[in-house]
Amino acid sequence: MRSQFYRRLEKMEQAYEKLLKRRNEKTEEGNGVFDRYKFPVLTADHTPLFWRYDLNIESNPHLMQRFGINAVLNAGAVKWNDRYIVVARVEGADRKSFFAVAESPNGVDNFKFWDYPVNMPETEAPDTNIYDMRLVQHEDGWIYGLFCTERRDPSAPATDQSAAIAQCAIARTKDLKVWERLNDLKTPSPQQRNVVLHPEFYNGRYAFYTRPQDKFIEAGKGGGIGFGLSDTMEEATIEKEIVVDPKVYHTVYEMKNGLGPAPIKTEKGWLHLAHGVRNTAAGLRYVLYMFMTDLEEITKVIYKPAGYFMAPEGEERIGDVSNVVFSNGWIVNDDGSVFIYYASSDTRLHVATTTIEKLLDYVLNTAPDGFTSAESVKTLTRLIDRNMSEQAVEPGNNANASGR
Ligand code: M1P
Repeated sequence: MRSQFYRRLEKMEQAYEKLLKRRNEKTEEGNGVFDRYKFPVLTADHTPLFWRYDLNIESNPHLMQRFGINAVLNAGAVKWNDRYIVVARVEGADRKSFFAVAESPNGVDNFKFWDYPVNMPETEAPDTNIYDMRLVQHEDGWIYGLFCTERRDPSAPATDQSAAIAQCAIARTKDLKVWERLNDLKTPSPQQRNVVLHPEFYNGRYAFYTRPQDKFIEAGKGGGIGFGLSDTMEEATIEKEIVVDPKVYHTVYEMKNGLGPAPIKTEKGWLHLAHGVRNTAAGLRYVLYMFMTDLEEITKVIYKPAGYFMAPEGEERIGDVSNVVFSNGWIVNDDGSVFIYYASSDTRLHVATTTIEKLLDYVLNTAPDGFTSAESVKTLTRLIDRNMSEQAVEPGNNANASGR
């Protein structure tokens, strides 16, 4: 019995070490905008064995798993002391999510969880479930983590055990270890999810991107990505909420949308990554899309390519909630490279890499949505015309569009 225990433990440890050290590599064919990678950067199997197993032979002679981890997904991200840090949503077998920090030297592999998960303090109204942290290094000097806190709807009858209320919870830290919990954000909307703090003061106030919603799942009257200002973070309150990026009929964000990570400041404007949700016969489909807002007038959308930037592909399409890609973290390096952390189907975390230059090219030079089939055909025809024209024909290139 004892030898069996230690043999199995040794095998598990070897497999775990191999998984953590596995080199990741770009997949062959990118789309020119970003590169995907062969392996996810974090999965449930990346969580330490000492989280999942009691490693004491006396109390766990069968070396049974004692704490199941179901998934590792939607992670906030920050570059910290030259390390790529993600604050991942870790979901247990009991369906509860919590936050855990993992770090990597290069951002694409070798991610390792810190020994303990985040010990997030609570407010007077305890959270039933917490998830999807947006990390922001604000110019006030704090690192803020805004996340969703979910509690059972107190007005729901006992027969309804799924009615919940989602709100924006706020915590801040200086070291990613000790977190100070602040009061939940107050807004005019019944519920909130996907709330993001803008990294700079706006007219001397804290600026928030919101996602108002009437019900727990449906956005309802909550018409898109909202925006509001608060004087303080300690008692964060938005009196007036406006919609800056609405949901629109027959688009990839017809059902709902929500901002991903905090926007990136560029010379051309603020770059935003968001998720859009549409309905299908097979259920909701979550994709990522991008847009840009004006540098000064930060609520004014100045560029917005049509359709999605990234949609689930291959194995990404399958998981606990299939047909989903979701992102709430990205990291910009000094050399202009951008690491986008995205989760697939609420199950695992991936990275895609690109650069500010490429993202600007994508956002500025991809045609906007024309909202009808006829407009899409016009956009496509303009591209074909350009490719068919003499200028597009490279000398000696037989593979040009016209086939000449
Ligand atoms: O299941 C897909 C996503 O659903 C929610 O996002 P939204 O509020 O936009 O519908 C979140 O629960 C998110 O965590 C999840 O990935």
